[in-house]
Amino acid sequence: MPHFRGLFYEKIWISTLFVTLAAVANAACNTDSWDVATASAKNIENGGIRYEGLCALDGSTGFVQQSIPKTTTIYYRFFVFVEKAQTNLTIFTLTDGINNANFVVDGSNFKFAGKTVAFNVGKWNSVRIHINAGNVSLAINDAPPLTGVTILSRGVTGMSLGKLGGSVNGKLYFDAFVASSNVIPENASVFLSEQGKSDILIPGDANGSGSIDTQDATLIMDEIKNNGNAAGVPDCTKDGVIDIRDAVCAVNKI
Ligand SMILES: [Ca+2]
Ligand SMILES: [Ca+2]
Repeated sequence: MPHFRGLFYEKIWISTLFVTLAAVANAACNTDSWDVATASAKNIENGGIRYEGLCALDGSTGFVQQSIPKTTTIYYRFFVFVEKAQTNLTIFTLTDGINNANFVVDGSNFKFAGKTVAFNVGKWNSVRIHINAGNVSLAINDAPPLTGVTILSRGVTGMSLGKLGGSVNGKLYFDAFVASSNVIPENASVFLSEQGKSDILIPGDANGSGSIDTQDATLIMDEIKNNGNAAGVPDCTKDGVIDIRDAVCAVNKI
């Protein structure tokens, strides 16, 4: 990606995560708002990195970046809200340290490696990516995963999430980012909620059904027990870690 090296310049190192020094420091939901210190406490070998904060990530203010030990098998999952149609806006980039693979919103489509996948403008979309020895499975919302594309077969060493190329038309938000060696369900229920007052998804809605009930608490416990990652937003406390407090938090919302 041509912008990668230039944007790299703006970064400071915070543990395993870079965070953009946003020009508008007082914005409520800029890149600084995500709890990077907590999220970075987990590494990829221990099941994943969860990256969120007290609000959604405002991608229009910059981007976040994460480096990991090189791996040929990894799952990524995040939710993205794009208010309006875009023109070649790169929102997610994977790298092997030399080459990059860009994921782009163009018009009201999601584009990757010359492929086009339907996307929803004005709603939250789930994006799930699984790379195994260079073979990609890309699932947007409830659509069957796109397969048959090979990228970065040498392994993945990092990702960038946010405004990475092009200009943002309207609002651009991200929420509930996960990088994990654990399976992330690809065809689970998805969030298609309209932008809410707080811009965030429903913390504690672990299955992404749009409401919180006992199933969500069960999924949170499953994730605590390393039985796989929930498809929705199990981090009820929004601190970047899934633990018993999230199960309690979800139960309290029932
Ligand atoms: Ca639910
Ligand atoms: Ca939590």
